[in-house]
Amino acid sequence: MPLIGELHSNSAVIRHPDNPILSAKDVPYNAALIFNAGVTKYQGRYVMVFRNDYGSLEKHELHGTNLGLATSDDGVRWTVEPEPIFQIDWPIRAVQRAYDPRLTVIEGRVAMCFALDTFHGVRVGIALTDNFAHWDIMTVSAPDNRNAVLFPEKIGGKYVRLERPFPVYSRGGQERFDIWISDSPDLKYWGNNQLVLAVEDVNFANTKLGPGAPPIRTPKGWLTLFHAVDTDPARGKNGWEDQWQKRYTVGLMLLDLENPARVIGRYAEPLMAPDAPYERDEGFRTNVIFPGGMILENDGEVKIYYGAADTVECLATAHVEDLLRLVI
Ligand code: BMA
Repeated sequence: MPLIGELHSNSAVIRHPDNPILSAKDVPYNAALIFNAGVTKYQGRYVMVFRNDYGSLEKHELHGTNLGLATSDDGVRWTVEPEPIFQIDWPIRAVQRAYDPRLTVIEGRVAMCFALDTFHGVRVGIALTDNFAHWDIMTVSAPDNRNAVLFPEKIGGKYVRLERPFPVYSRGGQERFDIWISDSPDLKYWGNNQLVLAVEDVNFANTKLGPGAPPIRTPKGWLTLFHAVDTDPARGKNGWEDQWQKRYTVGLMLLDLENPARVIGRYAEPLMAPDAPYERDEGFRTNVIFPGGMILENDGEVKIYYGAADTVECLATAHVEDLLRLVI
C-alpha cells in the first residue's frame, strides 16, 4: 500500500468563518457528534438532515445514532427542530441505525439516501418525503452497500444513483472499495450497475472511495464531490480512538450529462484535505472531511457542506467556474 504523504486543500475553496455551522450545542436534545449532513433547498429554504451520534462529548461515550432536521434562510445559520426525525418502524429485520443522509430534490419531493446498519450487514436506502414527517421507503439494498447519492433528475428516462458497495471477499479482506452507478425505472428496482471510479484511479487514495454529495448539473457535465480515504500506520493514535489511521479527503469529478457512468473530468489533487484544526486535530476521529451536500446558487456560488472529524458540521464555498476549471 503506497503511503500518500501531506495533502492540502485547493485555494478555490473557502471555509466559512462561522465554522462549525452546526454542533451539539445547537441541538435541543441529547446530542454529541453532529456531522455528515445532507443539505438541499426545498420550498424556499435550506433544509439539513444531520447525523447525531448521541452520548457524552466530555466522557467520550456514544450511546446511539439518530437523524435531526434543521432549517435555514441563508444556509449558514440553522434552527434545529425540537425532536429527531425518521423514527421508522422498519419493515425489515434487525435495524440498528440509519445515518449519513444525502438529500436530493426530485420531481417536487425530497429523496433521502441513507446508510442502514443492520445485524445482517450495511444497506443503503432511499426514502421520499415532502414534509420530513412521513416517509415512503422506496428501496433498501442488499448488503453491503453505503453512500448512495441520487441525481436530481431522470437521465435517459431513469433515476440514477452513485453508490459504494463493499466487495471485501474479492479484495483479499481489505478495505478497497470504489464508486459505482446504477439506474432504476421507479426508485425501487436498481440495476445496470457499472464501475465509475476506482481507488487506483485516485492518487490521493490508498484505501477506498465513496460518493459525496448529490451531483449538480452544469452545462459541462454533472459536477460531483467524492470522499477518498488513505491509511497510514504512522498516524496510529489520534482522536478518541487508539487505532485511527485513516484520512478522509474530498475529490472532485465531472460526469457526462447523458451517460453519467463516464468520468469526463477529474481534479488530480484533493479539492479539500483536513487543514483546519476542527478537521485535522480536534474531535472524535481526526483528519476527516466527509462531504454530503453541494448546492449551486444562482450567482454561481457553490456551497459545500461536510462533516469534520466526525464531530461537527461545516460549510465551505467556491465558485462553480473555478471548480469546472479544475476538472476540465
Ligand atoms: C466512514 C463512515 C462515515 C464516517 C467516516 C469517517 O466509513 O462511517 O460515517 O464519517 O467513515 O469516520
